[in-house]
Amino acid sequence: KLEKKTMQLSGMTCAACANRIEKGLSRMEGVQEASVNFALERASVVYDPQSVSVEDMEQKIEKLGYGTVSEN
Ligand code: 9UX
Repeated sequence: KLEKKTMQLSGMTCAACANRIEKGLSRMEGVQEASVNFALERASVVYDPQSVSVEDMEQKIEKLGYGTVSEN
């Protein structure tokens, strides 16, 4: 069953950063859809929790050079 999650981000300095994060998340196994709102500094993902965890996605964001603040 797919789940939806939003994550608060930090460290984006230009709009292309949002695209980098979207692409990075979208390419992950188990992520069906990812969108990032640059102005709101938020990422929304639709994902399969059997294949990928929120922690995995947060690690990916950090690897790309940005921060995340966990929330529910
Ligand atoms: Mo803009 Mo973001 O030149 O990683 S893409 S600062």
